Amino acid sequence: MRVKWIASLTPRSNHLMSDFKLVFLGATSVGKTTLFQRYTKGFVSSTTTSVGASFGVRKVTCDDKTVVSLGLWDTAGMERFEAISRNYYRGSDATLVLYDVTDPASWTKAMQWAAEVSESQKSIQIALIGNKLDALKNPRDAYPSHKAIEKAASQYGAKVYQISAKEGTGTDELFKDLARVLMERRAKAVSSPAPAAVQLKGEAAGKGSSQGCPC
Ligand SMILES: Nc1nc2c(ncn2[C@@H]2O[C@H](COP(=O)(O)OP(=O)(O)O)[C@@H](O)[C@H]2O)c(=O)[nH]1
Ligand SMILES: [Mg+2]
Repeated sequence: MRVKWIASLTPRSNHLMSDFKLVFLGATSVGKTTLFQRYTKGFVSSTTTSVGASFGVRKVTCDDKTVVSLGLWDTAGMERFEAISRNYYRGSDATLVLYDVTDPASWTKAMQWAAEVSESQKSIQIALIGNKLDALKNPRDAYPSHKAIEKAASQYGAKVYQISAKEGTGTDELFKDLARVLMERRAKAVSSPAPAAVQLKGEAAGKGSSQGCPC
């Protein structure tokens, strides 16, 4: 079904239509749009909004019974304006940070995005996705080394995947696994909510505020 979106559609509003919001990040030409199109085409609605991003929803069955709907956002070539990507990933559940396994510079860019996302919002799950596996003669030639990937994964609490968006290798598994991870995170957050803010009272509160506030 094709849906016409209103001009004011924002990334945040897709929470109304999907369980999770996933945003593609990464250098230009790493394959974000190819992956987005492969995964959403022919499934549910996808469209390009007035703000230049493409949005698509696809349902995925994780753990063989739970149907989860993933709302995917591709910055549609606007990633060179990093402020736009920044605006999109805010409030997302996961960022899909792509790099090209044949292009070291794209890994450097991926690391910059991972650092920025994890600093700005700890609650966002990062998925580090090495794309263009098909372009290698031997998968072992993929850049960077396993050690570097593991280091980044542990540093940013990231899930790591290697795929070929062009051939579809590993793409279904990637979204299925990510949906499962997001479901688990949500279940955990519900069962152990963050502690309530501590209320400062009396003198201590007054002292703190007069020291901390320049006005
Ligand atoms: N060999 C190969 N090429 C790919 C793959 N994914 C994308 N490409 C190519 O890489 C170029 C950039 O892809 P695109 O999806 O536009 O990248 P984006 O700028 O990150 O959205 C295009 O020529 C794609 O055909 C892949 O998995 N393998
Ligand atoms: Mg693109």
